[in-house]
Amino acid sequence: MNYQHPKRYTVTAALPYANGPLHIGHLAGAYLPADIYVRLLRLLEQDVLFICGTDEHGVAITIRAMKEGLSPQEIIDKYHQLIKDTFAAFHISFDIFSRTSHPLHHQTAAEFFKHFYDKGLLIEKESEQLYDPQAQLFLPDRYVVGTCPKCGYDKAYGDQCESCGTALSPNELINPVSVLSGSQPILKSTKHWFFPLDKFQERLEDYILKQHSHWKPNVLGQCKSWLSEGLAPRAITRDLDWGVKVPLPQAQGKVLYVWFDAPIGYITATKEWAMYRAEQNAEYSPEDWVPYWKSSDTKLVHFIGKDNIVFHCIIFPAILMAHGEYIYADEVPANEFLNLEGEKISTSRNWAVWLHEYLQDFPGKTDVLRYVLCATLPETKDNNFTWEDFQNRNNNELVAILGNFVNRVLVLVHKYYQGVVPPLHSLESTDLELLQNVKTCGQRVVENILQFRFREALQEAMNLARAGNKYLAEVEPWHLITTQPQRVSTCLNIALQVVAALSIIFEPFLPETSQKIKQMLGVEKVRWLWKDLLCAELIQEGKQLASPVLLFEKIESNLIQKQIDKLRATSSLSLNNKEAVSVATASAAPLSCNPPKPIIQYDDFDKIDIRVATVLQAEKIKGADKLLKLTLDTGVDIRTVVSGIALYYTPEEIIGKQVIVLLNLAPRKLRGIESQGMILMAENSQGKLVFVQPSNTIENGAIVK
Ligand code: B3M
Ligand code: ZN
Repeated sequence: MNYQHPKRYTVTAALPYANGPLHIGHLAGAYLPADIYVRLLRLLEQDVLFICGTDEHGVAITIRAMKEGLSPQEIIDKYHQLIKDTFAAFHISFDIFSRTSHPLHHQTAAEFFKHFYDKGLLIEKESEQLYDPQAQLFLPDRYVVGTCPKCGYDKAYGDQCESCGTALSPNELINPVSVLSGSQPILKSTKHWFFPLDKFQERLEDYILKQHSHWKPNVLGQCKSWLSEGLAPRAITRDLDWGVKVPLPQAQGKVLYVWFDAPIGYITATKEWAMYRAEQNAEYSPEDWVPYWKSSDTKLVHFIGKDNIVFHCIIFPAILMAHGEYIYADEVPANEFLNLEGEKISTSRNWAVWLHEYLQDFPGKTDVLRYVLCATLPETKDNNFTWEDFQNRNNNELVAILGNFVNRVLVLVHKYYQGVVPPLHSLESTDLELLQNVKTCGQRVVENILQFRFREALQEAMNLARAGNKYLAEVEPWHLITTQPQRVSTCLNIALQVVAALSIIFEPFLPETSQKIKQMLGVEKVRWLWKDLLCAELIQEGKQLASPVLLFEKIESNLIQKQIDKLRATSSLSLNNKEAVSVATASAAPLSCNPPKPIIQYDDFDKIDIRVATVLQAEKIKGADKLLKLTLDTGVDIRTVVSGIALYYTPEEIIGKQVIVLLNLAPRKLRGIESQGMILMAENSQGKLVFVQPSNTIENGAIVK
């Protein structure tokens, strides 16, 4: 199949928030398929740019900063580096990995805004925004939680309901509650600038429903539901001090809405790439970014997860349409979600396989995870990762099929020919069939990857390794070496050509394995391209091969069990773990069997830091009927404490209550939630826990002495 390529490709992968580490869901959602796609395009000698970076603004950052007691800048610096290093370790081969806190991005995003403002495109509107009278702050999206008007989910955020995916604005929430103070926010007037999304309804309908009706059903579905509801103007500024400042003198204290600036981050990163390349080599220009975003002969592809569809298919294209000089996405192959052991991956519950932990637990096995995730990509529906499947696919597919074939061929060539490639003699039908198989496999892999069917593409690649094993089983060179030496020589030469072909075909999926195969063939410095699959002789007769090494090793069940235990332990409180319960709450035995503890010195008492705090938020923890997750304003910070009081108090009845908290108790993970301190409770003779609290209201942070 001769595929008509565009002049160039711009491929973007969603900018991960720099507010936490990466997990397998990130790789499966966008980054692994994007990397496979780009690696193949490079092997097809296409002009392709692979763009990414961290998304460093918005409340996703500021809330994390609050939780960790760090500044937003410290948070983004910490996680930008961790994320960048993790992607590199998994060989996600970006041409640039930038960050939206880069000054060039602030300038670029502000220019977009100013361009619209000067054109008179934006709607200036005083609007009623949710304001927290206690924290004295306007409440942007993620600072408000409430009930989703669409599906009734009671923990919907102000910008999006994570349950049904509906993009919301805070005012739409039912019973909104401030994450900051737990109080009922009030509506207060503030001025914002709105992008007239409604003005692009027709153009977007044409762009999506007519020009891109081939997009994946999961993508079209979300777009159609937005378009059928009718697009409305959308606020693109926020009352926040962290983000891209609104470039208007009358907009002090306001920043651009993160979903306005973040997609522009792709453009900024491309500018940065061109600037850096021009600095390195005078033959290039800082303006080289322009065709990647402004030429109609560029194919723009956005790799994202399904929760970003609306922002990439409707809002960002409308922004680009409004600007007038840019191209719009040709493909948005959004993946669905990857679940873990049958449950939704949850960073807050620590129900995740963290990539940086995987690197420690499975050193040298990044390709194994790439393989397993690619084989189970949630391309059209949510899919499920299990550690058992991980083990089975490693042992029964990578080891037993791909690794086994390559190893047998290399071992036999070393055994019979001291590692020198034997000559070809007369070819038989099985030989020709296998060589033809290489070509058809190459074509099918290309067809599938270019249509974003990565699972199928991987299957096709593995089928070639299966065919190689079948060929050896049919010819049985080990039985012929004395009687038909020329047949063996031909067979192993052919088999070596297949091994070489596998190193090309697997490069997009398993880059490390591909390189290992090339090292064994002694061609590690050769840059093979996809077209080389058509070569009759990739590996020349007479070439000296390197010693064979095993590409993969079996993963034993104890390692798998360790992962499952770790997952369950860190994401669930082992309630019989006495220490854990003691951290959750000061539970004391009934008085009768509770003799006073040994005398201590004042200095011992002085080590503990007990404060007055206010309960801002309280919620049950799924699967833990004794625990409540509390958000406390301790006067020192806003922090989370897990408390074993759910049997005695409902969340509603304690929000706003002043409590006594042991502040400097070492944090502990309880059901995957980091509990930073302990609420002091007293247990009455019936075993009920009652609050110890100040007799009068007093400011948070007041020291109990
Ligand atoms: N930062 C990823 C997320 O929603 C978001 C993507 C931005 S791409 C411009 O988690
Ligand atoms: Zn909803």
